[in-house]
Amino acid sequence: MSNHKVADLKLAEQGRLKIEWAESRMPVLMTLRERARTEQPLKGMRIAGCLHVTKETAVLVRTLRAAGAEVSWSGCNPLSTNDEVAAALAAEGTSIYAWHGLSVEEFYWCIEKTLEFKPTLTLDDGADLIFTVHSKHPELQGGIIGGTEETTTGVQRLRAMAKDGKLKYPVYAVNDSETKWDFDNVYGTGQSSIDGIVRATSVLLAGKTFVVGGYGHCGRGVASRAAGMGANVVCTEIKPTAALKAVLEGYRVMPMDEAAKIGDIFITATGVRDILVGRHFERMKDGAIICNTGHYDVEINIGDLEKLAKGKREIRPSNEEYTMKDGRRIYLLAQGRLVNLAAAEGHPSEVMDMSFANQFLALCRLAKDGKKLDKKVYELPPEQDQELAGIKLRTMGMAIDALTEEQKKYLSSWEEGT
Ligand code: 9W4
Repeated sequence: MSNHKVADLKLAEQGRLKIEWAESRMPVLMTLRERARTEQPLKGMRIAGCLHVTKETAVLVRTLRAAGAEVSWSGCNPLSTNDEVAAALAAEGTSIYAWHGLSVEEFYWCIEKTLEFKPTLTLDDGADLIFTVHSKHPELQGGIIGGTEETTTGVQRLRAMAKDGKLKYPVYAVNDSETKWDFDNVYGTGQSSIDGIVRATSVLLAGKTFVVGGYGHCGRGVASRAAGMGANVVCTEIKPTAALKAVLEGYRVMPMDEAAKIGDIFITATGVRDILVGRHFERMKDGAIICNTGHYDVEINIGDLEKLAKGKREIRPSNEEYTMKDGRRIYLLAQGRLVNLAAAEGHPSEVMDMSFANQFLALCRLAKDGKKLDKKVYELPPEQDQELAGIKLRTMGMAIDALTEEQKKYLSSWEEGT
């Protein structure tokens, strides 16, 4: 039996079903797992991981173990742990310390527990595990070959550490791989945000005026999926090139002050605070729905909303009805937090398949050659993206063309053509 602390081991069977469902949607990781079963690229490795305990993460954990690694796991956010999945992992012998709703103290206790087996590799989402090793466990640093980091914020912090010469081992920025960010943000956030809105409201999207704040990667994904459901999409932007892309995609662009008057559904996806504030709430139509899929819970100024409202009630799960002093009602989803995570299940498994395949290959790289690397943040080679996208396409039954020798020569020579 593993070392573990989870909410309830009796939930293991339900957790197994969730994991098996995810496995059936994650063909790239499953292909890599089958390969790794014979090649054992992680044999002898001890991997400490601090990553959301979800059905998709469990597929990664099973793959790491099938590749020969010993694993010890904690969750990287107190609210993202799925207790059924955690129980299933514990029951099948993975050391795991994670339960939904743990306190800040318990969070760090869990990380400490995962370090007890003296890891040789670390896997992070948000860099909490690496920070713990750096600040509290200098004795472990010599034994650690390297680490990986899943998110933008984690990578930013680690780059700052490396710049100051404080990073004690090499780290792969998995976040920066094209097969991670370009697919997570557009297709993952796109679909799961719509999913969150529909679960929290069950509204018809067709015919609605759907306002997207910010036309970056996430905004693009959400806008395209909303349009696909028959909504009339309006985008707001501050950057001319981004706004122009939205216009050429066929959407209307206008300032939020204008959009506020006509929108039925508003979603913020900018990464900046105060996208929807008091003067917008004052102009909104009765029944307007507002939500956020951008940065934490700062894009919608809830303080302003509270000030303007004379009352509120939870009308459905993840859906609060605010009644304004003039009687208009505004519906805030998921308390202004990320609607795709709090009201739905985050990125679909097919999207996490690509991110986590990058994690797996990054750890294999470190196990093989990590000792030759410097103590800095590395990007994964672009060939890895091509390899992963190639596997994904094959598993989807798609084939592509290849350049002929003549074409390669044509492309590489400056003499040919005019
Ligand atoms: N989940 C999360 C965070 C906060 C949160 C209702 C309000 C991120 C990436 C992946 O952060 C994550 N707050 C909640 S629920 C909730 C969930 N509430 C509850 O009241 C506060 C998170 C990566 N990922 C996917 O996207 C899909 N599979 C994955 O592993 C997971 C979770």
